[in-house]
Amino acid sequence: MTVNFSRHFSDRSKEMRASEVRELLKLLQVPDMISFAGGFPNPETFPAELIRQLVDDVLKKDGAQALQYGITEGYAPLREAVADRMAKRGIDTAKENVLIVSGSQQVIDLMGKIFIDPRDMVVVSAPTYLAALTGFGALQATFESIPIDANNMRMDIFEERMKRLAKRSNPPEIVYVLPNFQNPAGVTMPERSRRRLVDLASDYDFIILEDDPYGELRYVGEHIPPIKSFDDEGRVVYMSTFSKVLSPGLRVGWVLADTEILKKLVISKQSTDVCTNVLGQRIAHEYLVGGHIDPQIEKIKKVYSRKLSVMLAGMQEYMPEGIEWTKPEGGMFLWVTLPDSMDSGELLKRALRKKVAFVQGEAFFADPREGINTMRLNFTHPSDQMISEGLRRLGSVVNQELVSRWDKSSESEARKLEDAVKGSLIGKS
Ligand code: PMP
Ligand code: G9A
Repeated sequence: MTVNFSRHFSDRSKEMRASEVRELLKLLQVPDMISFAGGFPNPETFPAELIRQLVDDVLKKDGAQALQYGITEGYAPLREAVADRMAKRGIDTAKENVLIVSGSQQVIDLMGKIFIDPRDMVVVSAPTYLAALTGFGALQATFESIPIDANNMRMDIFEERMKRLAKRSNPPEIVYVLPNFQNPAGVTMPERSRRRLVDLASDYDFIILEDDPYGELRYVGEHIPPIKSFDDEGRVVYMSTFSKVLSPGLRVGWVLADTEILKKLVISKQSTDVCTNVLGQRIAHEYLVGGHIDPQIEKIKKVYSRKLSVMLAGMQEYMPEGIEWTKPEGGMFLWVTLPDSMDSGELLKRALRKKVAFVQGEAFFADPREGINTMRLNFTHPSDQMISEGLRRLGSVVNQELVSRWDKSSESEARKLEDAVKGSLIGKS
């Protein structure tokens, strides 16, 4: 008998949406594919030998504990080291307000579980991090999207929208923002907007979820204090990760939250995964307290800022006129805007035939009708040479599309002209 599983699946699971990025990762396995798709760190930056030594030290010193279950809140010395690191970034937090998580992605799930009832509202920028849409979406959140510009979320539109939404019976619960080198667009929120957001959170009574995986990867300009640093009511929940400054395979991240929120997050995590990978936490701890993180970040920034320059030079060289792109000051992504009626989904099909991949921009919008003419390009994973070659291929695909559109539109112009000439001849006869 074939089982009708769909009869058994929960309503929630029916609303779950697969991540385009995760699907596109499979393309990395295709030989010769140049992928600007996944948000992957470059493996050249992984300190494998250092990690080997750290594992060795941890196992020699304290193997019994390192291989045991840990407490859900996280390895206490790591919580303390994270609190110290955060102080250097401008956030004053007690170690009791740090929860270690299995990658910062888990925070989206835990926050959703403790704050979101079906149909509750999450405010996001448009575009925003794809897996926040799928994560909150899986918990049946509804979304309100605020457009971005070069300064990240448009604060004028946000304020206007909050005024309107405050009158509803269920105003927004969470405003989810990525202030630094936002995934996907690479744009950064200025300090005045960060301060304003905190004031508005108090005025309109919402929680801010500040997602900051890329904050330490700034290649130009000055560090801007996190939103959390302006928060004195405990409304800002801050999340970050070792994924981009050590290794994503380690699956260790953290969240800073007010005591009452943190307690709920812990309870929610208990039934999710018991505790974060203990050996991973011990490695992350040694990495922080052993003074390895700063030189490692310097190394990563050197590689990525060079890649960003190669990327920007390649865009300049290969992209035809009429194509626009962001100029990130850090992070891993560049956002490309094609002419209005160009469909990046169609473009992707052609690009894949030329063995080059990117993520269609529409994946990053809560409303899938938006962003049809946009695409996200990751510049940290491909080699420098692959970046240039990939952009050459992508540029030629975009060019072909422009030429065929031009041909079509000049054909229709010619037809219109022909019709007009015929019309006037008929008129004359
Ligand atoms: N937030 C954003 C914006 C991200 O780009 C990522 C990873 N790409 C994450 C969260 C999750 O990272 P991790 O779970 O590896 O910490
Ligand atoms: O591979 C992942 O899921 C992490 C990267 C996310 C992204 O590409 O935005």
